[in-house]
Amino acid sequence: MMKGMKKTRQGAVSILVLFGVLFGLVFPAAGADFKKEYKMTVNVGPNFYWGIGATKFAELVKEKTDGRINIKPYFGSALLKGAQLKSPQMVANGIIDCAYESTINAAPVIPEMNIFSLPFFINTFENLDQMENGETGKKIFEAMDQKGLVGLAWAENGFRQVTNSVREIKRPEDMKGMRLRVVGSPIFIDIFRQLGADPVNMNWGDAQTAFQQGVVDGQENPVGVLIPVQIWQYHQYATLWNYLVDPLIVYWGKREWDKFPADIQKAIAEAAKESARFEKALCRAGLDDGESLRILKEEFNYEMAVPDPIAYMEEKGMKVTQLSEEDRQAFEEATRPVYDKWVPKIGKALYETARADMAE
Ligand code: X2X
Repeated sequence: MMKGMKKTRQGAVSILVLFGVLFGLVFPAAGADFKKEYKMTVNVGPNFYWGIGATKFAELVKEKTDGRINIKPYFGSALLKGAQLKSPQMVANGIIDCAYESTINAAPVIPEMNIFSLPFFINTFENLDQMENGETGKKIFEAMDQKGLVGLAWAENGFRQVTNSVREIKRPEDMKGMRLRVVGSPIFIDIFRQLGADPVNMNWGDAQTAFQQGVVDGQENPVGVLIPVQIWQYHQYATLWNYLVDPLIVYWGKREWDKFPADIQKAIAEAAKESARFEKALCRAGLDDGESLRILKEEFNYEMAVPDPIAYMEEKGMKVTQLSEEDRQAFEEATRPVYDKWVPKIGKALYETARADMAE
């Protein structure tokens, strides 16, 4: 009998100890409740302007949280095995903590983000800023919240330009049959089919190999990608048609974000905004009448290695084409049917909101 009681007491003690351990795991003592490393996904490499911005974010977070929050960037979508469209799901379910990511890559999960991919809809940096800082930006962050993501800041990849190794593109006809690598988000296939090209979906990691091997004739990306990847090694022709824009968003998984104390949230949000201002300026440098070069110098003490990306591509032997107003119109008309299919998917209300923001 005594023996049995002893056993029971021992059992109770072990259960208590077990509970204590489990409790400690779930609710660690204050001060020790941060992960050793917060994983951040970034689709491109560290030497792209986008990658430099992501690194800056991690540095600023460390600084502003006195080393309590350590973000490790995983470049080239390494955490996703290159599957660049998977970032929003992985962050929402907490497998990855945060992202410095393209709206294009999140658009399959958050269809509202396709607003930036409507061809020839947003035509200036000013219009883009009006949308991001206006009601459109707010609504997109709300849509992200619904999917378990907290949007922290708007950074940028830039207006996307088309390059190829076959011929100069000035008119929609010039694209006939051209095999172009496009990003996996479906609106891109629709746009290029509409133009008579032969688009093929590929992750960015595979795309670079495809350029090297000449498997595709061309691709589309902003100068902030074209220059680091040295696109002139593969493509001689670039058309600067600014046909759509690719913003980046710095975002965090909501479940984990909500558990952070307010001072940590504030520090991370500030770091996101500051890094985004820097990163946007990198991507716009030489494309906005000196404004971004000034921001980089005065606010960040940063001297741009390539202050004039267009002249630089020409120096590297590329034929860089800017469209006449008439040619631009031809592209605009040719891609217009894409709106019939995509505005309903994006939401007519958001489309109108974006137009109103741009008219401010
Ligand atoms: O895949 C691309 O083209 C890139 C690098 O621009 C994006 O991640 C959207």
